[in-house]
Amino acid sequence: MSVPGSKRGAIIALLAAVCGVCQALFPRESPSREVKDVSGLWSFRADLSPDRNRGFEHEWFKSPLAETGPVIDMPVPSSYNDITQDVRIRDFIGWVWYEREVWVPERWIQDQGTRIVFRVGSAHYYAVLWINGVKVTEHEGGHLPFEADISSVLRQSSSNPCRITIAVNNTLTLQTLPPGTIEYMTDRTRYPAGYFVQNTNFDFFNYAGIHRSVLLYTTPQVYTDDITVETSFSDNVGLVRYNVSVLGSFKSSVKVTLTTKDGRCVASASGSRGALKVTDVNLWWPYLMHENPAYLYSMEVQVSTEDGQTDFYTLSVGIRTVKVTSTQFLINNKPFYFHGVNKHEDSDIRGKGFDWPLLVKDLNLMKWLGANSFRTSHYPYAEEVLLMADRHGIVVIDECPGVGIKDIRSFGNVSLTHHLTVMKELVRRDKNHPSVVMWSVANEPAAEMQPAGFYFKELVSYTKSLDSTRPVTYITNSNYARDQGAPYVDVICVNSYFSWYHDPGHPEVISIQLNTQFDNWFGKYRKPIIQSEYGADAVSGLHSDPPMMFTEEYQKTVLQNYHNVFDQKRKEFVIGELIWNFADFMTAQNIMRVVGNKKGIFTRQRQPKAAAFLLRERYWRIANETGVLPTWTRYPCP
Ligand code: GCB
Repeated sequence: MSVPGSKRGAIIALLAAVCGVCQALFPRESPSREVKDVSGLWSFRADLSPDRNRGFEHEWFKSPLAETGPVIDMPVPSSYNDITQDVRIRDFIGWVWYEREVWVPERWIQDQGTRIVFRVGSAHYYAVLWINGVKVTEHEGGHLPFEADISSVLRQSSSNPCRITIAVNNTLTLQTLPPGTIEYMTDRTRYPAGYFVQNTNFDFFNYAGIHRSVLLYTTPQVYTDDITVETSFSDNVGLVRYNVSVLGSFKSSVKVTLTTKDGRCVASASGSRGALKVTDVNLWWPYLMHENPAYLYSMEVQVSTEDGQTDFYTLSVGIRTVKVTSTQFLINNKPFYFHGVNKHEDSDIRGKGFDWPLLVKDLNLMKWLGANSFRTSHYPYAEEVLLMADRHGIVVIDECPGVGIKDIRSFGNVSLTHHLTVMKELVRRDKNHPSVVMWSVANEPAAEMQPAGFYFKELVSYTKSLDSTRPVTYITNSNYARDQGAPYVDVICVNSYFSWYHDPGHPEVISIQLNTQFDNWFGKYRKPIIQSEYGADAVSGLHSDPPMMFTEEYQKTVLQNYHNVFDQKRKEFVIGELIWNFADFMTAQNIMRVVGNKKGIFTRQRQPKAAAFLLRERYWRIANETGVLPTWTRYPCP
């Protein structure tokens, strides 16, 4: 059975050859680098042809998009789904085409010593990129950046402004992450010819399009391609081990300097690998754990060649350690208790499109709540989010898009290979963020299925081989006795919805069921446990006393019952609680959802429900018990 846009099958087969395009370093300006943001208004067309393949057959990338059919304006970054009044665009499956003309500074093109790179923050799910009609790269995966060196294409074609075309396909198959299936409805008494639907096993809308910024940036021909830092400390001396990967020359020298916030150089070294010692170190501490949280040093990497080329790149470095014992999660050797939220990249109109006002508002709400952590459920978030978390000391569990792996055919070799590739891209992008303290390789896979044992053993050990400094987990909701993956993880993360999906309307059973859950998991695995999801839907403004499901009172009651148990178990081996969910979010239409999932403690417009105030009291109380707070943050805060 073909996939909408049959070309897609062939494109995925090519992937192994082109996946070197995933990028590592967040693009930054420096004395040797320039950045030009080409987000904004793009031309757009969805390929509505029956097999979604007309664009490839008619080579829409070869001429301006407006010459091959009608186009509409489409903002980038944004999901395209909620931008128009056209239901066909909202629910579209298959290829859509974006195009924009961009002036590339003439001196970039003239100067042969300049490398010009095109970077897409993310495009969901599969993307192909052409510059002036020449294909330059393609990328699988909807939540991580990709880039291509476009210097030679630009220098060979004389056309400036240059025409950028990006085709994006949101089709999910058994081998994509997340997986899905396309179902063709062939009963002609019920469906029109060619009718198909996209089925998924996850609970959020499959928003699509170019979701993050699109940039052009430059480097010299000899440049820093990647930096890896690993930090530790002993007494008051911090240690930053670094490894700089340089491309473009075998003969280059590397100089590294570390400076404090006020610009004082505290350590320097030469060579592409080395260690920097910092006396009187300021450690990176989480928000609410220390009076001076989130301390970041600046590490300047300078790469020079004999013929006079120099590349500068500055990385923010937080010096901290992470360790897990059988009952504790330690940051800088002190017990850390996660009191935080699960999120989604989701908002009105933009869908999953990155938006600065939304990011800053969400950060402010998390701080107001007294949250010290969040999980990037159920996919990697924009890197801007992690940079913000680094700067504010919010701890992150970084999750890959392994959500909805429920079909046994998604545990095969093709799926595993792709899952490993995604982990590689994710670790490459996020390894230097001090806020990231744990990798989550999946959410609620069918871990009871027999192949899950091998699958997770491979996945977890591969992730550890990429990064030995952080624990690895996946999020489970299956029975402790039948979970095939739990033996391999460092921390058990359990989701449960007592008195919601089980025993609906009966919060009085939560205490006994939650105690049993914790004792079973800890009894079997002797590993610390995070309640990685719990909650209840509440339609904002709906009330009842005594509480009934879907009211704000019921949501509060469920939370209170969970909290009573957490307060007992956090004295033993429970190391965290993450509410499901920070805010209401959109889902596919189905009989379980009323215009989306309403388990948010904030509405989708970020207004608090009653549960937000309950959680705020709780988080600040826990912070006051466990942290060392500066006076201005003591609850109730100003
Ligand atoms: C879960 C899933 C999450 C859902 C949530 C719910 O276990 O991990 O994606 O949205 O439950 O509300 O059902």
